[in-house]
Amino acid sequence: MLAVPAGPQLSPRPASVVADCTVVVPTYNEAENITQLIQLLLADPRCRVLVVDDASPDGTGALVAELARAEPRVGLLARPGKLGLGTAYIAGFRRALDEGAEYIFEMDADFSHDPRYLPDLRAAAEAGADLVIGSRYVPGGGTTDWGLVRQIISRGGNLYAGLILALPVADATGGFRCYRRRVLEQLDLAAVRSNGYAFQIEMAYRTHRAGFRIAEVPIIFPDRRVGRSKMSRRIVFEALINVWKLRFGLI
Ligand SMILES: Nc1nc2c(ncn2[C@@H]2O[C@H](COP(=O)(O)OP(=O)(O)O)[C@@H](O)[C@H]2O)c(=O)[nH]1
Ligand SMILES: [Mg+2]
Repeated sequence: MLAVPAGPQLSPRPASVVADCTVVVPTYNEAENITQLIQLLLADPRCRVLVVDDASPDGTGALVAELARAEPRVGLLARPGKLGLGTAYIAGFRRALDEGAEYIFEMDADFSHDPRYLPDLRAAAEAGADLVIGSRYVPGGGTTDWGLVRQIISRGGNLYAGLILALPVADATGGFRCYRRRVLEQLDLAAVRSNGYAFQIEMAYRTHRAGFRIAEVPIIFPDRRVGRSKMSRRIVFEALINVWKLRFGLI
């Protein structure tokens, strides 16, 4: 019989939790939201947070830098100016891949994307989806507090993109997502051209065309709690045009 070693070896080891998920959060003037959001995300020991800040004049970057000094699961990618959402995500995805993340999430900082849905997105990815979209336009999903114009732009944009691209996704402009690592490794991220809402459409289209499985889980999307939207006509126009460019293989 083997002798049982005495001493500390016998005490149970704390289960070490691997942080296998990185949540990429692009920010521009989100100082009123970002600290609370990061705290909520860190409650899951499997999560790291990577904020991609475009030199927000309201000091969002400095707040995150301070949190990052105290907590190794918080990262800051500070860019020199407002370079747009699409390039912010791409930079964040590359960093998350470098850090070894298996599940790479993206979400807005303004609480339109509620962190309570993260486990639902993750569960769908664990069940086999390569890309999971938090969706306003599947049963159980929806928006609250939106004016008619914004509802029409969002609904109409999704119908437009879905029809032209034959994309089997109800909410292709949604930016609350979970990518499996293999998707972002395989797609040519340097080829992605869109920078606003069209970025989400382009990524969904490229993911679908590469043969990956896309799933949608319902989310309720309220309007931002505080701060201002950065939506602009230019962003909507880019989406209208880029859908056709994607359709004809021009981008
Ligand atoms: N890094 C970076 N983040 C941005 C930029 N534009 C918007 N964001 C962030 O992207 C998210 C979505 O933007 P938001 O203004 O809420 O768009 P809306 O929900 O369509 O009104 C928020 O977290 C913003 O702070 C940008 O140019 N660069
Ligand atoms: Mg928003």
